[in-house]
Amino acid sequence: GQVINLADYRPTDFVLERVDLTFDLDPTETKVEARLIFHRREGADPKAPLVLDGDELSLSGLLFDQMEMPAEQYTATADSLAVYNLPAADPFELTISTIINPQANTQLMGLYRTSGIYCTQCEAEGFRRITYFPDRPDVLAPYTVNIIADKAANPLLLSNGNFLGGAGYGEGKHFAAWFDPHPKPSYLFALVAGDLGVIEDTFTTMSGREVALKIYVEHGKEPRAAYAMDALKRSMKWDEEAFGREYDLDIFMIVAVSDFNMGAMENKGLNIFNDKYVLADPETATDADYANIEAIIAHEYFHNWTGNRITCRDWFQLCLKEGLTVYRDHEFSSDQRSRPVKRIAEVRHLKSEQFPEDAGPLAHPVRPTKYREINNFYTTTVYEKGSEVTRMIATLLGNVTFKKGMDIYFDRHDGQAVTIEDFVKCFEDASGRDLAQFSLWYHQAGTPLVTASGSYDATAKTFSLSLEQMVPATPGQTDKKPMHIPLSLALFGENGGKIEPASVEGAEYTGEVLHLIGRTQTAVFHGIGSRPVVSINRSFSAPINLHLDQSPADLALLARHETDHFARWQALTDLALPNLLKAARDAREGKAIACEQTSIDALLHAAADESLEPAFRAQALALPSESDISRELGSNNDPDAIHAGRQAVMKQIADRGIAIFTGLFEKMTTPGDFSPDAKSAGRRALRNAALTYLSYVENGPARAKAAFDAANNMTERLHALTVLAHRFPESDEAITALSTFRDHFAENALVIDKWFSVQATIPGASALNRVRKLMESPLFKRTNPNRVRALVGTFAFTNPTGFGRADGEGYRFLAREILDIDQRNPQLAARILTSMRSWRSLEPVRAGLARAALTEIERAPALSTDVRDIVERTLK
Ligand code: HT7
Ligand code: ZN
Repeated sequence: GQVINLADYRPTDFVLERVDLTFDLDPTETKVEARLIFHRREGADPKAPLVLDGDELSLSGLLFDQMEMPAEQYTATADSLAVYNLPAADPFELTISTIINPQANTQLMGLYRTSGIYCTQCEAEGFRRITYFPDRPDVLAPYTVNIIADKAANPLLLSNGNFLGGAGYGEGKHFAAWFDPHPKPSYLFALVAGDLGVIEDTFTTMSGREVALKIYVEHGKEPRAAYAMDALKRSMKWDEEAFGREYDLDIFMIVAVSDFNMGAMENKGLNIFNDKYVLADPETATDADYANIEAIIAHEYFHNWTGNRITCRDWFQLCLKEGLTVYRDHEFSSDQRSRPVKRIAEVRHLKSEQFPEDAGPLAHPVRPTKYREINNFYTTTVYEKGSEVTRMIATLLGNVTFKKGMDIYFDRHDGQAVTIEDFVKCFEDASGRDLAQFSLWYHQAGTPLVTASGSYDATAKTFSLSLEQMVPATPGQTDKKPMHIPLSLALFGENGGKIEPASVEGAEYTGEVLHLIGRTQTAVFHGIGSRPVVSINRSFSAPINLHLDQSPADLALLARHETDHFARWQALTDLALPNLLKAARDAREGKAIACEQTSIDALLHAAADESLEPAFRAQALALPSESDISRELGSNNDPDAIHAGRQAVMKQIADRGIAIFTGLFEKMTTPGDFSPDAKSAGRRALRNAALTYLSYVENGPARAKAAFDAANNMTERLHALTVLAHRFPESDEAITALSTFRDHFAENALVIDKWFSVQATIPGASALNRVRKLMESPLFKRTNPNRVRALVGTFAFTNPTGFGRADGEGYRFLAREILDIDQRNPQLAARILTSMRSWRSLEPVRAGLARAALTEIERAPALSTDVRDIVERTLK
């Protein structure tokens, strides 16, 4: 793999007018015929050859305008086809034949087999594993697809667009033809064939067109697709109402498959999903599963406009579709559920996933300028930070102007493949604002650190806020410029009421948003009658680290009185965090651990406050995680000390709040029929949080086992199981519950994944042996990405004490597993390997052991480009 540079971008020499594909499907010898009509681009070199991409292909035929192509006019290798002496201006047709083996395709890119069905994954560069093609996102064409297959085994033949027709094809075969009139890049191509069950519905669009909706799942699983269908219809309605976007084909299909490298794929009119994000019922799905299904169904549907109708010019622009679409799915979920609770969950996720990426060796800008393996750039930075950058545009411009900019974007660029610059220009045109400095958010990696300090002058009645920003150095970027940072900010008086300043000097402050643009800047708020408590970065208006010294009393005031509930949660977190950091340090030094009272009182006050929604109270009770603590500590991390410190703090909170937790556990039930709605889910979350704390007081195993036995939904059952396994792994209760759970759900792969994950995250050094044993279980399937992620991925990403055990065995184990997975599925191997990204912040002994394991991978023969890229950047 060589390095691809954004600066080298240039348009193709040939324009692709039409694509006509014929597949004659066979598990091991599928014949593909691609008829492609091209003409040379005006102004292009009249002698330039046409060079098409391939990947592990072999050419079995090549026609030029239906005539055999002379051998001297082309050269074909496994990864390219070059054709010479082509017409200077006239259109011409190439017919390219290849034979591929879906059964042998374990990478799950291109055309592959999963549970007896044929399915494709073409983003980013999978189409070139099907046929030779200009496989890049700026080559758009309408596609006709003909599928021929054995009829009994494949009653269903699906592709993008609208159904043209089908018929018998002799010898027990049949065929179907599809036409997609919307010009699209090859990465959006999809084909599915096989025997599946379906649920059907319809949606009437805002202009009155009826769209057929179909969700295909394995036979027998149809009832489990009902929630996904409901989420789809709500998504279609929301995109009309919120963004004026209407669906544009006669049919919209979703297919759920059990072997898939990512969450889902937005192929035009034919989304393909990891079945984990389609299938749910009360017996087997948690509230988190329901929320994920809703979000991912929405995300893929929203791509129809942000990604498909308007696509990326090149893969450097990935955030153009992904950041924007994540922003849209976040907004959708916020509208469907509780906005502050959703925001808390988003920020928790951003901080636990994206912040470590941005602070480590794999840090890269939201819009990178070079890559070796594009699959490794489907990152949390491109997705989640990309979404935050879009959110900041909305914050800076206000919602009305933001929507105006989006309208300009849809009008101006429909049917095009564009860049981030094109996108930002729409908002400059909508607002008249210069967004040049703001655009640094796309180009500078690293999480900015904003240091703030306030001082109150009672005589002058002014409050001065000094701000300083610093963007840390990241790989390949040492000198950073100051960014345009929108800080949502408010002042509160000692009685908890908001104070409105008479005027503000030294910074633009509009609509409660302060614009930080300088490296240092002082904002002076006038007309402030009493000492204010300042609340900065409300709703997490900017993805930054904020340092502001606030007394526990001030934080407690914000925790009770902030009108922005996200900021209340932030205040509670800011109260708890110093205690957890100190506890970790004390544990490392063998000192006694004590948590300061204001923090505990504020937390318990929020937990018991019935005016707050249960879901919020549950979020308040979920202390910063062990990885949050290690991120805050920054260096010399000892996972065992962090764990011990946090456990001690939990115990103190539990002892102090026992009455509250007992009350909540008893009261927060959800009687009657199960409903996955956000309100009921919030009650379950709060009840589960109470059970966690109660496991630190007497009777832990018995209470958790009783909760496990009594649970009538997966959220409570799985939580009780987790409490038993994590807190009392050796108890009879835990052992019985784990085996009951396994036996009861042995037939349900998605539930068995949970069973593996619960055990992969049992704290402590013994987890590794358990993981090893689980890998020998007949239930473990090495070829199924969900299963590998559930056990190996979960262990490496979310078990700091087990994976990071002091003797380094966890790192060694991972190195061997990565090398094994890499043989079959390089993408999966590379992604799991990113769990090592924070190795440099470990204490020296562990860091040395982690480095040795990474070096073992680096030195292995025959690494995939995917793994080589990650391991080399991680070690650099
Ligand atoms: N756009 C989709 C990305 C995706 C993908 C990328 C690489 C390899 C496999 C993949 N499957 C799906 C998912 C999305 O963001 O909507
Ligand atoms: Zn996406």
